[in-house]
Amino acid sequence: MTQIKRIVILTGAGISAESGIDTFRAAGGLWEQHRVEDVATPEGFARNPDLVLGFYDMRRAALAHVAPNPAHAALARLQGEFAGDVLLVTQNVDDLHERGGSRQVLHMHGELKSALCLACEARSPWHAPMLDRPPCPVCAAPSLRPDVVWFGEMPYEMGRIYQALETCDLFVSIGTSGAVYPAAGFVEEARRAGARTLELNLEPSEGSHRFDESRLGPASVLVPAWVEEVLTTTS
Ligand code: BV8
Repeated sequence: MTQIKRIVILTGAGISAESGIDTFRAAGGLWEQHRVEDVATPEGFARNPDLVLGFYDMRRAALAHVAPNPAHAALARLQGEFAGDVLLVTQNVDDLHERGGSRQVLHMHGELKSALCLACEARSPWHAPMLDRPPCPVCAAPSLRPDVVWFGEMPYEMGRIYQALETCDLFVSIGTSGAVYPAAGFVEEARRAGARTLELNLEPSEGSHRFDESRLGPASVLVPAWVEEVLTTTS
């Protein structure tokens, strides 16, 4: 394996599927139960805030009943043992990477366990429901919304992500359908920078053809095996 010093990893809902969290596009997945336009857009929130607050309250509460799986633990092991740099970017809003032992996690689409105040724009750690309009921990206004990035909104930390993609040696995409941008375009940025690109996914994604290598299977099997491979073949 060529000298790998800087790895960028992108994860999606597929890495949390075996922990029991619905993905978005599987049959019966999150988007099948709700129209995206109704629950994951600012317009949907403006139209029916109770529906949206309730949708995210349900997903936030469900976190108490799921646990990280071996794929989350393997990425935490990589971050702890790899001699070079690892940037873990996730599209997921769950907390399973952190509970799996990862210290640095870049949630480009925000987090269920964070609240964004529409009055003062503060982002605060949050674990309770929002349907009952609790006060913002900073300004006390009853104006909290889920701190997640909806369609049409700017993902977080794009500058930092593009900078890492421009200088990485290896880009690994895990458990994502490659259906949503700008995340779905990261593989192209990495290729442009001369990085090797690897996809670990249950089935071919919309962007599989853009990867140098694509391994098919469950993340709980593929990710620990890949981490072991990286740690034993790079100095
Ligand atoms: C933006 C947070 C401007 C909320 C989410 C036309 C063309 C191109 C783009 C657009 C367009 N029209 C509009 C756009 C932009 C739009 C977009 O991409 N739309 C799509 C539908 C075409 N994007 C946006 O609006 C974004 N903002 O563009 O701002 C900008 C542009 C550039 C730079 C700066 C600013 C904001 C998008 C964020 C939306 N928020 N989530 C919430 O969670 O409720 S999206 C949500 O779905 C996820 O976060 C994720 O990003 C996305 C895709 O989900 P996946 O994680 O991939 O899950 P999915 O179910 O789809 O797939 C699961 C995969 O796992 C499958 O492949 C499956 O095979 C695999 N799997 C299943 N089980 C396993 C497994 N793999 C391994 N093991 C298993 N066991």
